[in-house]
Parts: sequence; C-alpha cells; structure tokens
Amino acid sequence: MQKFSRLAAVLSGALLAALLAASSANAKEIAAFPSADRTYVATITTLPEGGPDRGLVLNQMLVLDIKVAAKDPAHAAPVTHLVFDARMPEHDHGMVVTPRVTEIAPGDFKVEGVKLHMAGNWQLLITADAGGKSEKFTVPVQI
Ligand SMILES: [Cu+2]
Repeated sequence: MQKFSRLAAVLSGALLAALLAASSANAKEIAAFPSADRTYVATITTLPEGGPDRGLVLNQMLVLDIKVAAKDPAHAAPVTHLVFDARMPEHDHGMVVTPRVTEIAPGDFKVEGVKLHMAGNWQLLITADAGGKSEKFTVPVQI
C-alpha cells in the first residue's frame, strides 16, 4: 500500500480524474494516462492473478490490464493492436522477460509476464495502433 501511495503521488499530476471512477473490484489502478498527442487514454490496472493485489510489486511476475480509448468517442478509431514494454531510462535497460499481450475485448488488453526486476524509475511503454496511427504512451512509475 505504501508503494502504491508513492506511485499515486508521482503520477497525480498526470491523472485524468474523470477516468478514474470505474475499475473492477479485484484490480488495482495504476494510472489513466494520455497518449503523446493526447487523443487517446490508457488506463492501467494490475490484476490479482499476477500475485497479491498490491499494485506494482518489485521483482514479481505481474499481470496488467490496459484499456485504451479515444478521449473523444466521436472520433474513435478502434485499437487493433497493442505492444507493451518497460524500461529503466536512467540505466538504459529493459525487462529480462518478454510479456505476452492478448486482446480480451475491443480496446482492452491483458499483458502477462511483466516483471520489473530492479528498484527505481521505470517507464511503461505502450504502443496502440488505431485508425492507421500508432498512439504512444510513456508512463513513468517508481517501484
Ligand atoms: Cu536498472
């Protein structure tokens, strides 16, 4: 819980309050975060099947749910593909595992096999293809 609070504090400036309301009872929300051009929003939660439901936990296999939606539904192109990666920018390295991404509903993706193996600052890197464009998300997290 302490880690989650610290994470929430780090991200609070970027949170989109309107999008934080709905999340499943068994999931822990990390962030709702805008894409680089701010036209899409990714909402990231950790799922309990990834282990204890404590948000991001150091050096443990995690399962994330990533929902990507257009900020303006009137101009929404469906998200057809999602790629997930995570890096430590200060150390110039990524994960030691390769996560698996599965689409579980339109715009809703499960990412299994995520492991943040080192304490410090990470970036969750998400690329979501929608309407012939790649929407890029860079989500800073501290673990
Ligand atoms: Cu590192």
